[in-house]
Amino acid sequence: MANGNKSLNNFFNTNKFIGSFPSYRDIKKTLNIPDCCFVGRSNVGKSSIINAVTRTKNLAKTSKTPGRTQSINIFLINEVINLIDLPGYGYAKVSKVMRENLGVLIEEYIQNQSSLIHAYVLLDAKVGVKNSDIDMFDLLNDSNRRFSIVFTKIDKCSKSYLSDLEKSMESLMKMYKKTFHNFFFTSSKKFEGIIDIQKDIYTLSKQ
Ligand SMILES: Nc1nc2c(ncn2[C@@H]2O[C@H](COP(=O)(O)OP(=O)(O)OP(=O)(O)O)[C@@H](O)[C@H]2O)c(=O)[nH]1
Ligand SMILES: [Mg+2]
Repeated sequence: MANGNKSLNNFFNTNKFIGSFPSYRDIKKTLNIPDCCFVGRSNVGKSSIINAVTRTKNLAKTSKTPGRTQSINIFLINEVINLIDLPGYGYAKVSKVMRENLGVLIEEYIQNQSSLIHAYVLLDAKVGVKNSDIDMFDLLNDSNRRFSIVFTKIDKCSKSYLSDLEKSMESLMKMYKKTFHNFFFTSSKKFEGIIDIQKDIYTLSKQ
């Protein structure tokens, strides 16, 4: 339902932008609050889902042009949990140096941020899984990070397509039994499945 749950919306609507960090060493001081991060290929909808979850229009900057988010952006929710908007990976049109720098930034964050309690890996439902996403699952698994898969932009797909997609991803996720948690199906545009992400993050914040 587009309006969602009032208490959850209030919880997430109490938020503040902590900062935008172009290098990992700058963010170490925020370690006393647990983090959950949104990671995925460029343009998959990471910044949009943060806006949908927090019921704000422009908390996280979104763009039609891939490669919009180029630093680690931190949003504190209700003083208890941080939402982390990471740059996208796998975008061919940014320079090789920039791509490598962003890759290092994402990797350093995932490997070293001890307060990171959950990663949401976003996959554009229509595009499906790419090699760079499998590299991300491997990085999370090797770093012992629990993660979920969030299919985005489901407003563009049919129900039967999504059901086949889930079946094929279920079989791939057997390789990640140690760290894989759940699937989510979302549309930030239509507010579908956003309440499920809100509930999941709320539960994480209570751990
Ligand atoms: N149809 C549809 N479009 C969406 C949805 N979510 C995001 N978009 C569009 O996808 C584009 C990219 O969205 P962003 O949220 O900026 O993506 P991002 O993953 O943060 O991108 P980078 O920061 O460049 O890595 C924008 O044009 C959004 O409007 C959705 O649920 N449905
Ligand atoms: Mg972004």
